[in-house]
Amino acid sequence: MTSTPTQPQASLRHDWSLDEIEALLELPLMDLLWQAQAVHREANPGYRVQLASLLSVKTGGCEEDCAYCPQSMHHSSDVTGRTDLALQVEPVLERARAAKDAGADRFCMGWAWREIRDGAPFEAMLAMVRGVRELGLEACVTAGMLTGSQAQRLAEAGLTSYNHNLDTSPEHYDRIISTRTYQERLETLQRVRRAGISMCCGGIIGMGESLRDRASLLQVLASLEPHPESVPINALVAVEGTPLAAQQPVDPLELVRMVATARILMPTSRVRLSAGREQLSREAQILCLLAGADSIFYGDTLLTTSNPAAAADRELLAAAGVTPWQE
Ligand code: SAM
Ligand code: DTB
Ligand code: SF4
Repeated sequence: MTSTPTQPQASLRHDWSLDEIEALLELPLMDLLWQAQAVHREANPGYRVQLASLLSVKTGGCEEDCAYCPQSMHHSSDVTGRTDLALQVEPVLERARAAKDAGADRFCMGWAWREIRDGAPFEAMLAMVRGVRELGLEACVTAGMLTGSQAQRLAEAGLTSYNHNLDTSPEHYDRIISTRTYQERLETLQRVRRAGISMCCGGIIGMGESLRDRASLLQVLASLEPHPESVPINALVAVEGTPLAAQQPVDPLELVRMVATARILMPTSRVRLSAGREQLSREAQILCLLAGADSIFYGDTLLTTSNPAAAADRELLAAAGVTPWQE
């Protein structure tokens, strides 16, 4: 299994100030791209891009009230009629096999839960993780908060990575979620780390936050020691029925700036160009790859919303002259 080439951890900084980060985000675009590219090229000289496929195993009905999320039971967004695969190991592994055959290197599974509960669905989750690993794929789970012993069991099942996003700055957070604190998110992340599972943690732009908020989110991420191995950068997908449905789409160059700054702050982390790619032109996506994104979600659905078709993404990577990790 391939991984991002490493740089000596000692050279990585965890003490970036808010002003320094905001100044990076505000650099003239050409200067920002130049700096980000210098860092990216050293860490990933081949500009290789990891293809990660997503599957929503348990969709909708979530107790949390995340304002962006179509799966919250507090919103009128309609995610009914989706299959609930929470107890069905084989159909999930079937999807993982198909993702591998299509060229994915990582398989990410989502549960719309506030937290993982013990019992049959958790046993099925462990079996899914074991099965995905047996296929030779990296396995990532995102399922809300977890306990130390659940993290331990996921590690024993071979889980590569656990996704739990901070989503936004500590300052903006209360405007987005009221049912779970920032501190609780950080504690979940610590449990993941302690169990020896790699950390996937990032956020979303386009939720009405200021530039300072973006800098503040990046500061929290970069202050984690070690840096999260994986940092998804999402652009809000404004879904009908969610409180953020009327948000204006972010300027694609804002996403380029966020990716570039994440790359500079966290040189060896995998920076994932995540939700929101459907709103981006081919050229904007290529700018994100140039700025330091080294992974995309691959396959025509994210969790509940759509994503570019796999064939279009293969063309995108070919046009950019970059190679998926697996090849
Ligand atoms: N319930 C789990 C949790 O919150 O950790 C896992 C699933 S949750 C859908 C995973 C992540 O997807 C969220 O943290 C958020 O960053 C991202 N996400 C959800 N809805 C989104 C949207 N409409 N636009 C962009 N990103 C979104
Ligand atoms: C992440 O940061 N983005 C992905 C993955 N981690 C799980 C999910 C995006 C979801 C977008 C909205 C949806 O499809 O429901
Ligand atoms: Fe959506 Fe996850 Fe928030 Fe639940 S916890 S509403 S699934 S983002």
